Amino acid sequence: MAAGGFQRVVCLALFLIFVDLLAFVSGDYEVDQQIFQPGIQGTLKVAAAKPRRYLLYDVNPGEGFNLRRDVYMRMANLVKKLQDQESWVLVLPPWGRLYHWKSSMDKQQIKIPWSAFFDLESLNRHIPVIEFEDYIKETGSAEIDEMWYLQSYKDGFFKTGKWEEKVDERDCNDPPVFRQDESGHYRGWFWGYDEAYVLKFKCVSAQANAGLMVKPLTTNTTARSIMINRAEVLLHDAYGQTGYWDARRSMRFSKELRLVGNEFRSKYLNSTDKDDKTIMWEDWRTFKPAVGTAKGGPYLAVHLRRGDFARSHSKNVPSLQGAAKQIREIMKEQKLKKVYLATDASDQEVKEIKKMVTGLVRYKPTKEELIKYKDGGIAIIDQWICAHARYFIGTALSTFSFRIHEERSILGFEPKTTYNRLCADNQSVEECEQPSQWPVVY
Ligand SMILES: Nc1nc2c(ncn2[C@@H]2O[C@H](COP(=O)(O)OP(=O)(O)OP(=O)(O)O)[C@@H](O)[C@H]2O)c(=O)[nH]1
Ligand SMILES: *[C@@H]1O[C@H](CO)[C@@H](O)[C@H](O)[C@H]1NC(C)=O
Ligand SMILES: *[C@@H]1O[C@H](CO)[C@@H](O)[C@H](O)[C@H]1NC(C)=O
Ligand SMILES: *[C@@H]1O[C@H](CO)[C@@H](O)[C@H](O)[C@H]1NC(C)=O
Repeated sequence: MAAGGFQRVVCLALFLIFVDLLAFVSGDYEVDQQIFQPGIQGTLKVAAAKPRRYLLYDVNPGEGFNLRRDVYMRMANLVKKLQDQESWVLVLPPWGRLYHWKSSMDKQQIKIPWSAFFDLESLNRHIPVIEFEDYIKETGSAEIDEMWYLQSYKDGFFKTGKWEEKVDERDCNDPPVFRQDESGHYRGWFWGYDEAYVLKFKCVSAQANAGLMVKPLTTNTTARSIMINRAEVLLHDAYGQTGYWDARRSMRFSKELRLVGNEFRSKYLNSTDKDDKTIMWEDWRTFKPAVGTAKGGPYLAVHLRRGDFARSHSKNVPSLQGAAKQIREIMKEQKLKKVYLATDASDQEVKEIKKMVTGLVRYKPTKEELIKYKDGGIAIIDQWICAHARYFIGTALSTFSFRIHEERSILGFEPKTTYNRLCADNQSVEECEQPSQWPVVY
């Protein structure tokens, strides 16, 4: 969505400015760690008997699946920092009601637990996480003590052009979408759980990396559960650095979805982990393949983003003909006879591409599979298969493609087989800027 794109540009701009600032001050990223390391580290650890505190969060409703995965990482690393001082657990916001998830099978698609898509054991190896259902069981109700609704500063970066990290309670910029009922409880969208509410609501202006929330969360309130809403306002503490990759590596897909992808690979693409050198062991903490060890299955994988995105990013997305032409060229260049297509294109569009490209396959779920895995699961199966190809080419600026880049880097693929994008029709080489490479940092 447009909102997603804007958010990303803003994030990127702020991030780059901040990195510049840091680089200016220090010449490296270490300073980041020092500035935001909580000062009273360790002193509170003695209070082991204190019950653990719950951090909940949610994201702007307009954001898509793959930006949400990125926001998870920021929140996870906030909890990681909180852990240095107190015992906290991250409550995973149930999936649902996403703009793109509208397969006719199951219009609702709400209250989907994270375990439907991700491996919770893996997430838990990074920080403690629980599902919202477990939160309700553990605390006895769907009551949340406080909601901090993030917003920008009225006199912030966009007005002043000056970037400084800050977070403060402020009057709400806009009339709050969470409203008090007759018993004083704040109600609104809680992932489809009508019984959920918060006791105390406030707006918080933030122009900060997620780590800056440690201080207010540990010193401004003793509330047991705090929900940060519009969590995407907070930026990564250190994009592309160790913490980023730890969180990312812990986001393993569910075993079931990986299995579906693997079965498809072996059945239609002659691709197995053994032949392709993509064997990945279960504990991500010890899985550190050297760059270039992964070979990948004998196919080209393409992520071709269409729909709303093709319209809003028309300057960077090719026509179907343009995409087909590039696909044929890469197949020839890479000597690959098969191509796996991941796309949100309509059936009609896929038909057209199939006419122009021989050897094209895609995973097309049956009705039962669609109901079982849902749009999110199908997206993951597509990503998983793309992640195992010998060569990948994605769509510029799509977070769906970004997550595939990361998955492939984690598997140990050579960057040049991964960080590629389709060019728009008639786009010059200079204009068709290739995605930036982010090597895994352990
Ligand atoms: N199965 C499948 N779904 C896709 C594919 N491409 C896009 N989608 C769907 O469309 C959504 C795209 O939204 P995002 O995940 O946010 O990725 P994005 O390309 O950055 O899109 P915006 O958020 O609109 O900028 C995905 O979550 C899927 O639901 C694809 O190749 N396969
Ligand atoms: C924390 O408390 C201080 C002091 O009362 C206040 O200035 C600040 O805005 C508060 N921050 C948050 C995020 O509530
Ligand atoms: C499948 O891959 C194996 C191992 O690379 C290879 O020996 C075999 O010939 C391939 N089969 C087909 C049908 O391409
Ligand atoms: C690309 O260039 C060709 C030939 O110059 C032209 O016919 C075509 O309309 C152009 N396509 C786009 C999308 O601009």
